[in-house]
Amino acid sequence: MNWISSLEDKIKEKTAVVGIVGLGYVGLPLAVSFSKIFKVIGYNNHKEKVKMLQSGRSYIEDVKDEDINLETFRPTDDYYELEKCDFIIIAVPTPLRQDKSPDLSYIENAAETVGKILKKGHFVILKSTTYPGTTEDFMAPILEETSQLKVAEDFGLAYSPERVDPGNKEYNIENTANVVGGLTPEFTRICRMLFEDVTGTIIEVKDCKTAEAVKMIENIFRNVNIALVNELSLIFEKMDIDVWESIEAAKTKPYGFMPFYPGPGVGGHCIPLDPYYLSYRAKHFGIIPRFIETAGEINDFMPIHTVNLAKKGLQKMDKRLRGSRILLLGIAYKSNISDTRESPAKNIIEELKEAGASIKVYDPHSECIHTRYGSFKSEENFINNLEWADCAIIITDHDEFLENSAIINLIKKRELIVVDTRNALKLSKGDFDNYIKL
Ligand code: SAJ
Repeated sequence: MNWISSLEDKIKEKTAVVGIVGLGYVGLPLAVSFSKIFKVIGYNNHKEKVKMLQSGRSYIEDVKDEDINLETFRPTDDYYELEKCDFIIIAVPTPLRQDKSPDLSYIENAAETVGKILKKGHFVILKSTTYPGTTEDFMAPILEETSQLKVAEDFGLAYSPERVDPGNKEYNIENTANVVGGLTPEFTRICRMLFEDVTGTIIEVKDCKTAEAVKMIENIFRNVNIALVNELSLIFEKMDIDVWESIEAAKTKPYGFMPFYPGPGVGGHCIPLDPYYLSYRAKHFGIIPRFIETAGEINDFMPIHTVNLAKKGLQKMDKRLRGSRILLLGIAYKSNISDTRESPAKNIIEELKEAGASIKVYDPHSECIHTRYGSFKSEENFINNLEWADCAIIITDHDEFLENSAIINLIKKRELIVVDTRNALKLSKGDFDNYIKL
């Protein structure tokens, strides 16, 4: 098929035009990296975001304005421009529905959009995290129906899982190994060629579903291990053992161990959601994946457990949640970033609100968080609000809170109850009865 050799030539000559559908925390960094080597057309259906990019401004924390090179990167909200592309990479969200089943509507819409401009000789790559089988059994038929073309005969198809860790200063797309799996071995090879000068080492796998399974393994590995250490924290709390001290000691084992840490719950738009993609698909193959779903239940319990700890701390001071003033320190889902998506802070605020507490939030990185009781805006000032509070709950281990002397002094003077869900203050369990650690 000469359209394949023509794609190979365009990659070698660096004349290939790469389209990226979805310019979020995966798509935009990808567009920036590709635009260092190829011409890139970035399509997003969010007009405001496209306008920002067209004026050289980024809305993704890990992408600086100066990374946006409008000489080689063309942001657009007109999907017809994708027609000029040779490769079209789809990097759209894969959230869950209310019942925790996969919501593939973004992939469906993107495939329909791409199908409208798809031409013989195009090559489509899916980057969104999803269950094995999505690329070949769900997305390819939509591309074929909309374009009246035949996959493999008229256009190429492959899957390559995203590996973006928001806020990670060490690893980025260009130095992280990148897995690729094509519908055919030839498409896997083409995919390798396309990515090899853009990302870290290319790891070829047999086909699309194997590549989809890789990301499922990566994220379920994290989710179940976080759930394990959360469960251990609940057990060791009853045994009056400091789980943080035990993990630090376990870390000294140079082989066969990787540390995970308990927390107030699992946030972000990957780890708490992706496992349900596989557990949903597994049931269609006759398996009930108890372990995966149990891990989710344990992680979902941690926000409630955090509220229980605050209640216990207040009771020691003859106070109740109702009417108490509670300051949440951190609303982002993990340290030193602003993202509050799926943050456990949301559930904790809702539980505290229901218990009748007065709540304020402070986060040096995030402006506000939306809950069923409306939005909670971060206070300007941190120290004054410590004085205001009966109880402070450390939810996110932002650098500002680590071993913070203002908080520690108030604990030592027994003027504040502190629930530390991240071992941010590094005080030993039991040092002060008004300092409660997970
Ligand atoms: N968490 C714990 N204990 C831990 C580790 C994490 O409670 O030991 C919590 C975090 O506080 C956070 C959540 O779990 O709320 C997720 O943490 P994470 O470190 O996995 O961070 P994410 O969600 O940003 O994971 C990202 C993901 N990539 C994208 O978001 C695009 C995921 O695909 C990666 O696997 C992950 O980075 C990674 O590999 O670090």
